[in-house]
Amino acid sequence: MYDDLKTSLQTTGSSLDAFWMPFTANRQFKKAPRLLAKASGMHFWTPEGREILDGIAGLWCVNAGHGRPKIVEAIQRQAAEMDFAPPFNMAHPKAFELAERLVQLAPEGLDKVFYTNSGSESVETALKIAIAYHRARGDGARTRLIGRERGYHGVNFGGISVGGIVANRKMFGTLLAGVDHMRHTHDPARNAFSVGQPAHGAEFADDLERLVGLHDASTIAAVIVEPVAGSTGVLVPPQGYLQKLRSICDKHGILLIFDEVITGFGRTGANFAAQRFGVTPDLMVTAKGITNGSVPMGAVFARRNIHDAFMEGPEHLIEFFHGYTYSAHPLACAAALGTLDTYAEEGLLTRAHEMEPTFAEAVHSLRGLPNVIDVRNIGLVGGIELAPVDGQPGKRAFDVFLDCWERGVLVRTTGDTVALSPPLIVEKEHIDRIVGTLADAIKRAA
Ligand code: PXG
Ligand code: PLP
Repeated sequence: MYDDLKTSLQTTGSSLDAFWMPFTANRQFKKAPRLLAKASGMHFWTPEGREILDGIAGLWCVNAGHGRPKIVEAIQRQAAEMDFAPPFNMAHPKAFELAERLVQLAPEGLDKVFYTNSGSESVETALKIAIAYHRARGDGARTRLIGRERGYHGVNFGGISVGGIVANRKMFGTLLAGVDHMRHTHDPARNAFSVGQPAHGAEFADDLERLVGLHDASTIAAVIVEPVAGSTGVLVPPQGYLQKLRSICDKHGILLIFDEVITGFGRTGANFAAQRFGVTPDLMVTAKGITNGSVPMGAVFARRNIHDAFMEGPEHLIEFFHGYTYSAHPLACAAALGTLDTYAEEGLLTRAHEMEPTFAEAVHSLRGLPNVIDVRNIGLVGGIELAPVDGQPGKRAFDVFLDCWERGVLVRTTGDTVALSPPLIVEKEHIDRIVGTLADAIKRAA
């Protein structure tokens, strides 16, 4: 297979040398590259035409499946009509139209939208809004940010500071000052093989009270969590946990930020996980599914009163010194509008709710296979945790990933957890194929 891929690279005249690949074992990849050249619906194809079933919606983002006509046409039309419009002091109509459409999907009260180009940028934006909001209200001592162990909030300095994934933090110095972390919610002793939300662990939210006791609430601006932690290996919130976090934040005047980069746009069976779990944050961080992965875009949703706190002072002055060259990029706005149309026409934002029992049954059928130590699921997200090979953490799951790839199924691994998050258009036969291939790979990796 490597020879085939080498041939296809040679026909384009390219070498593998110059591209320093993100979050990739570069040397391993370049010895045996895995290339994708085409995509449609539930599938990718390699340059040689080998079909790959997409078990992870690209990278948790292609929620409506690949190559959807409305999205493709919207991007094509927009590129021809107006390639770019400056977002500072100027705007274009689709940016407003999209924001109105987005707030209709969001939990009630999240009425304002700030555009970015990625999840990482959305995280930085939300953290800055939180700190600046308190200062705008005359509560400028509230500067601390609280994250959670095992949290993933992108790769920029704010995000890795509140994040809790050691490998993403340890190489990068002292990070932001004034950040602390709650404990994570993983509790396999009590919750292994839970179907949906685990029964035990609401009390882990009390760890926020411990940090309030240590730092005093008057110094804390915000708490940021993923409603379902994705990148760290799919950790589903224990029943009652998010509600408890919400009430502790309310009690102490701390803003609650949900990072819904993965959970947004239908992944858990509702528009957003906030709605699935019935807990509304003050700020909501999104990206990925907003354009079905087609054009980079992110958006931060804010409560009206947070936005309004900035609307003080002379009217000719900028209220919030923040923004990106490509905030509200016309191609991204067009793609997002085409995406929201596609989601609406096909009822995709609630499809994970309908498919959840089928998906749950399939992933939990892996229980009992060699080295499977936990299975976790919610909506159309699954995590299958494997016992590590002695002294080689991550190796067993990576071998399973490679084996699935050889057999035409794309899965994702993080540590020794295999993550599944298929496009929301997935049918039972696809689920059976993904989970069947995974089961065989797990047996071979034993
Ligand atoms: N927050 C969360 C909760 C995410 O899942 C980001 C922020 C950052 O988004 P950008 O667009 O800057 O990548 C993410 C991204 C994985 C994986 O392996 C997950 C993400 C990205 C890459 C890989 O699970 N999530
Ligand atoms: N660096 C320099 C020198 C810039 O001029 C700019 C934007 O004008 C940036 C970084 C930020 O780029 P972006 O707005 O695309 O995030």
